[in-house]
Formats: sequence, structure tokens, C-alpha cells
Amino acid sequence: MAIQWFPGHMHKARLEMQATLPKIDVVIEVLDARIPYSSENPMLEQLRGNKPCLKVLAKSDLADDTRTAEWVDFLDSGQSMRARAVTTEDVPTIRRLKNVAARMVPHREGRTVTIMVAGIPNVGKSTIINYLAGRKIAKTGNTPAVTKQQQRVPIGDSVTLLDTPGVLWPNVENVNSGYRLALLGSIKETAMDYADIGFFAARFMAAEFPDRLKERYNLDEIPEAELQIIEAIGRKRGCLGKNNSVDLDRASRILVTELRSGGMGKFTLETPETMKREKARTEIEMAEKAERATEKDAKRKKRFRDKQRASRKARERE
Ligand SMILES: Nc1nc2c(ncn2[C@@H]2O[C@H](COP(=O)(O)OP(=O)(O)OP(=O)(O)O)[C@@H](O)[C@H]2O)c(=O)[nH]1
Ligand SMILES: [Mg+2]
Repeated sequence: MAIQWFPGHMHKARLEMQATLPKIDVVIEVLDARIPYSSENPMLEQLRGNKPCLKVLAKSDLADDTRTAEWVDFLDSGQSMRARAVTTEDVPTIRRLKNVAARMVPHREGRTVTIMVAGIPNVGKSTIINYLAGRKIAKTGNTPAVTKQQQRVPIGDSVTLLDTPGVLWPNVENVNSGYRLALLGSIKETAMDYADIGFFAARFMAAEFPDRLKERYNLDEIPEAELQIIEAIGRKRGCLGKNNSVDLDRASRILVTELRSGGMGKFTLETPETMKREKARTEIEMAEKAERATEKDAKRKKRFRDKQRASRKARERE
């Protein structure tokens, strides 16, 4: 699914981050542990440059533990790039982030360390801020775009945090990343189609966790096609519309909501291998797209020149 959700407030948030970054010592980039690749904002990487970055895989209670460990290992790659997994079910792991970040900038010892907490919408940035501060200071909520502006939060021990609004980037080129971001709740409802995401979720569950799907919706068999899976879920949950046909939107909402909340068990949608494969494919697709655009442009210019030549000749004949 091609995602294009980059409203004005995100554009503004991006500019504000750019303006604040020179005063920041460490960036904590919060990722969703279920999609560490798709929730990594390439725009943020560009803005950050080579500033030290601590990647935090949040909501790890909802992710597959083995895959989370694999991702932390993969991302934690030196003094200026650390990685940790956290969950609100284990508050000490969140509190320790402060020390991990401070150790990344030893030259700041004895002075205040300013940490920007950034990432895509709804990954748990403000929740982490509240646990680090030890009080509810930032607004949180289970929809994207809860935080609307930057907020400075001094938390003692010479550390100041900066909460930031969730930002995506103007064009999510990888189609699968678009689906995953929408499935996990980082895209505003109005910018996505539930039935579309429901089909994606059905395909994923049928391939990876058929037994969970059967058990949750009391299905004897899992139908072949995604449409039939959603219809079967809809029938079991009474999502019927006109002429007894299944309301696909309602049935999809049920599947998506139950998956998102962890009601159907822990899962992770990506591995570092998936990332390498999809990145390579997306690069090829983008190069092909650029080539098609160049060809189209050359043809348009040629048509224009031909037209000009024809009218010049016509004028000469007159
Ligand atoms: N299961 C689970 N849920 C979490 C965890 N951390 C945060 N959440 C939930 O995720 C939702 C989003 O949390 P926020 O802290 O508001 O997310 P945010 O990144 O600040 O979101 P924006 O400000 O909209 O960009 C809330 O409903 C939190 O309760 C976690 O570790 N586990
Ligand atoms: Mg927030």
C-alpha cells in the first residue's frame, strides 16, 4: 500500500527538529519492536547526520523475543549507534536508557546531556519520557499524532529530554512497509483502507500463524484466499450487511485491532534479512521508476520540438 500521510503538522515538526538538533547530544530513535525496519524513519537518519543515536525497540512485550534479540544485535553497532529493547512491563529497562544514552557522550560528563526522543507516530515515545521522568508529564494515547509539539522535560541527574511529535516521511516507497505501518497503528485511520490492511493481516496470519487464526475465530479450516478468510471472520463475529453479505470493513477492523493489541500473541513482521531483501528490491523499483520518468520526459520534449519544427515549416511554406 502506497502511504502518503505527511500532513502540515509533520512538516512543521520536521523543521522544528532540524532547528533543535544542533543543541542535542544524543537522539533516542524509538522503533516498534515488531517492525524495526519499517518504523525507522529515513528522513530522521538524514537530519541526524552522525549524531550519536540510541535505537529503542519499544513495545517488545508484543514482539517475538528471538527476533527482538536478533534486531538488537544487528542495530547495536558501536559507540555512536546503540540499541536496546524495552517494554512498559519492565520499567527498569526503560529507566536504564538514560544511562546508556549518557555513556554514549562521555565528553559531556559533568554537564547536562540533552536527549531528543524521536520516531514515527504511536511507537511509544511519550510513554518512555514519562517513565524516565518518573511522572506523567507527556500526553500519551493509542492513536497516531497525539504529541503535537516539542516538549522539554528536565529529569534530574543532569539530563534533559525532548519529546517530539511522531513523524513519517513524505513517501513510504516500500509497499510492504506501508502495510505494516498501517497494521500496527502508525497511520491515521483516514489515510488508510481497513479492508486493504485486513487482507494483508489475513495473508500474514495464514502464512505464519494459521493455528492462532483458527483458534481465535473458531475456524475448522483456513480458506485459501484472503477475501474468504476475512469473510469467515466476519461471519463468526456477526459482521453482516445487506443480503447477509459480510461487511469487509468491519471484519477487517476486528482482525487488525486484535492483532495490534497483542490479543493474538506476540509476533514480529520483519528480520534484518527481510530488510536487506526489501531495500534492494525497492532501490531497483525506484531506479526503474526514475528511468521511466526520464524516458517520458524525453518523449515529451521530442514531441514539443517536432511540433515546433512542423509549425516553422508551415510558416516557411506560407
Ligand atoms: N503493549 C505496549 N503498549 C505500549 C508500550 N509503550 C507504549 N504503549 C502504548 O502505545 C500507545 C502510544 O504511546 P505514546 O507514548 O502516546 O506514543 P507516541 O510515540 O508518543 O505517539 P505520538 O505522540 O502520537 O507520535 C499508547 O496506547 C501506549 O499505552 C509498551 O511497551 N507495550
Ligand atoms: Mg507522543
